[in-house]
Amino acid sequence: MDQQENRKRITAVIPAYNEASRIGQVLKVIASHPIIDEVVVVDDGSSDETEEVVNRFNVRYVKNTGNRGKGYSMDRGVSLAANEVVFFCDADVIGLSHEVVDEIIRPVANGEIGMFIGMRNRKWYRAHRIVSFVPLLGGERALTKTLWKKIPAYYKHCFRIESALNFYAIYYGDGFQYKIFKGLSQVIKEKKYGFWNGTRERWRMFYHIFSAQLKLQFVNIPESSRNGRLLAIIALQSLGGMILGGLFLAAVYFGPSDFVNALFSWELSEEAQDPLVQFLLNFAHVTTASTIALIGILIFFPNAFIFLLTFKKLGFLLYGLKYKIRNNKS
Ligand SMILES: Nc1nc2c(ncn2[C@@H]2O[C@H](COP(=O)(O)OP(=O)(O)O)[C@@H](O)[C@H]2O)c(=O)[nH]1
Ligand SMILES: [Mg+2]
Repeated sequence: MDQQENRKRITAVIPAYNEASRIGQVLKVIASHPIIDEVVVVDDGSSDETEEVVNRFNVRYVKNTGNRGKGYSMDRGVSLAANEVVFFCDADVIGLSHEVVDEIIRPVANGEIGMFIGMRNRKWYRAHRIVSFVPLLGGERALTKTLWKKIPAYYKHCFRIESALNFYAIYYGDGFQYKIFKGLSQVIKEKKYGFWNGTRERWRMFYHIFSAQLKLQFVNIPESSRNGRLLAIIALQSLGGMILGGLFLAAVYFGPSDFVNALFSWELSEEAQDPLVQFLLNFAHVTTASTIALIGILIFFPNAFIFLLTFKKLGFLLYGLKYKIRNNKS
């Protein structure tokens, strides 16, 4: 059936570092999948029996000279891949099935999108529905070589790679789709490497992810998006200005001293000598209502004007990337 479909051919790339006890489960699914045309396992200098386990399957096996990191291993896999679509799969994933693999690969193989990520089931990913900057980092993803080639070599190193893939898909590609698969999980580092080594590995990974994100956001961001972000920050600041100006105007409306008393009733009951409250009360006492009104107007209206010019960019901060990142439920 697959042969009749007009889809691109697929190479699965599996980076593996000391995964002898886990990679067999993964290869059982991947090597037998009808949609996958080639499997490349890149052994990242394992010292366990990973090679022996891999050789039980009909897949291509290469080994790095030493432990070079996940990003390097993935890049080596892509350079060996014969096909345009690459499916990356970690060697420690649990719960993989032909159906899950199918769902991840199809949209890319059919040319609908440049990258599809199969997310493991973690609760906090759901926050991504609200704010688009929750990073979606996961091992199982299908993408085109065209997207891969856009990534600078700097990011094809250890755990920098997934942040960079998402970023380049959004800003230099046609975005990506993702889906959270309830049954998908993995063996955590602390269990694989022991508590202390695992924890050290985890922090090393966080460091790679965080530093890559910083560099991407400040160095690789396209000029137009950088300007959009600046305008969004200006919009936020002017909103703050409007609220401040509004407080001055409200103070005139309600009577300055009453307003300060009402606004800080809690502080006044707790600590009557709070210096800020005392200052405001003195200020309300000695300043005429018309002066306070003038201050309010001078703060409120220029900020309102700036806000009207820039507020559309606020959506950019929260929702702006949504159209590039689509949650493929169903
Ligand atoms: N931790 C680690 N994983 C590597 C390395 N090289 C390749 N890998 C493989 O990369 C995949 C993801 O690694 P893992 O530590 O599980 O990271 P996580 O799943 O993103 O938390 C696994 O298949 C590893 O075997 C390496 O140097 N360190
Ligand atoms: Mg893992």
